[in-house]
Amino acid sequence: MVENLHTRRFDKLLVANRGEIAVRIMRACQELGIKTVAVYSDADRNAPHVRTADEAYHIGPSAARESYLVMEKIIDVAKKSGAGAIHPGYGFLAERADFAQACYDNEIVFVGPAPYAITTMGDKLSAREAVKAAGVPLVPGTSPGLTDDELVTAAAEIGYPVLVKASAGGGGKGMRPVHDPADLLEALASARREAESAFGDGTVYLEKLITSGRHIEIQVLADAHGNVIHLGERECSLQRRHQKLIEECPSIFVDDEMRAKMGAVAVAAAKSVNYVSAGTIEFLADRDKNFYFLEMNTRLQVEHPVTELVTGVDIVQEMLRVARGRELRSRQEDITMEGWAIECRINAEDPYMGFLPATGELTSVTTPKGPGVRVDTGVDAGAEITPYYDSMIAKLICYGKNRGEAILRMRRALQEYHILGVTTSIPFHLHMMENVPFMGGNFDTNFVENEFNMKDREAPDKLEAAVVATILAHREGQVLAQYVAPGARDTSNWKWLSRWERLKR
Ligand code: MV4
Repeated sequence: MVENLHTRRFDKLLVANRGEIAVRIMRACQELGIKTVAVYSDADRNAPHVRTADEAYHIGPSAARESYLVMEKIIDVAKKSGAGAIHPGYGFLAERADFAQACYDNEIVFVGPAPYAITTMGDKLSAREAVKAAGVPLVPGTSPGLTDDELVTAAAEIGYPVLVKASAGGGGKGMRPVHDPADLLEALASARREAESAFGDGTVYLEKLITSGRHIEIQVLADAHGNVIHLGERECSLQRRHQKLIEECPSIFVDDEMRAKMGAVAVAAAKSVNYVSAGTIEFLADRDKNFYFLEMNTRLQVEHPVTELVTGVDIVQEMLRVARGRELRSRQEDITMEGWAIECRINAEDPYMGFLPATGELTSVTTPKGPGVRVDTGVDAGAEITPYYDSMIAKLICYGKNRGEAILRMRRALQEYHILGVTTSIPFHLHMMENVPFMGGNFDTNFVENEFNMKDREAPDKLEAAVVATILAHREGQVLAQYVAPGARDTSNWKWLSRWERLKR
């Protein structure tokens, strides 16, 4: 067994996270015979991830800054419990190089890359410099540290429209598109101000603005023995305000030639920072299938299940194997992609009210099942949805032998998914699964915000839905036809109406 600086055998692992990803990681541990330790805040006292773990430790008040983000508390529980490793999941401390370093300093295996890789990829400019040296195609843009005058000159050379970006930025923060040279100086100043307040670093740079692009990302896996492979692409263009809503694997836009090129570039980008563990390289692709490096995410991503279903690779198990010093289970030539997977993020948000975050107690949850349906959830009936954490409460992933079947299954599963007590984004997903441009694969990163709104759709009568769904929940298993008004026996017109809509007829 090769033990390098960051890998070592362990038999107990602390999951430094909550919700669906904590449960997901614990399941992988259980399948590998690794004991699990949960940490939880006041609000998560009765959460599923606490019940799933072998041991659970309270780490403080509900606010993440007093619990899940407090490195010392996490490290302390790891030591107290005898956990030899920590998996950070995503968000919270997952991309904090200082946390990865603190694990290493305390001889605890951090299930992820080395601090150097996190630091280099965490800064957009250093990431660009690192991957450029590896021959990775970048969006035409500027190098670090230019003065405003130099940026004005560079913008003219790049050609308008240009995009002002914050070096420490992410998720679109600090970005300013500029179409007219007269607006550049003000855009630079306002992007700097936002970046300074959001990240404490006002460094900005310029890129050529790629209009109507698609967000395609490549999953990579690397072990501590020099093996680096990719697991194909994910389509992530369906976002709203840089929050992904629906992801797919593979992408309808990517053909075999493009996939091979993007995969090779992603592997080169990972190798440029001696990457170990799971990571994702984000690209922007233009209409002509040119693709450009955007950034590298040095963590397990929310949308990893769509890749798992299509490649058959358990990404979390591979992360654990690598962290224990083992080689990857698969070589590049072993990786195949079969079928199609779509993920809908089920958020506690109201799509009829501009995706306003919603809170409340989950009084009843009916989870979809059946062929090709996977639900990764971090809540169950009785859970209190609070404003302390991210609004995502579950991921609904549907698999089919092709995209059409995956869409049909997703429609059926969304119809079966009844969450009472809090408003969710399910109606948005139902609408999207019947949207013609979506079904035709004709969308880009602007689609959700420009082409799609729920305003022209009547918000369902929540009380009626609650009453009806409660009746159904208590009478689960009854043949629906008994409740349908006489004369509507002909099920052909039911098609994809949700259960409570059928009852209204
Ligand atoms: C871009 C771009 C167009 N041109 N860069 C958004 C956040 C970060 N991931 C990079 N992003 C973009 N960078 C250039 N030169 C458009 C976006 C962008 C975007 C990219 C991917 C997915 C969704 C997006 C939504 C808005 C803007």
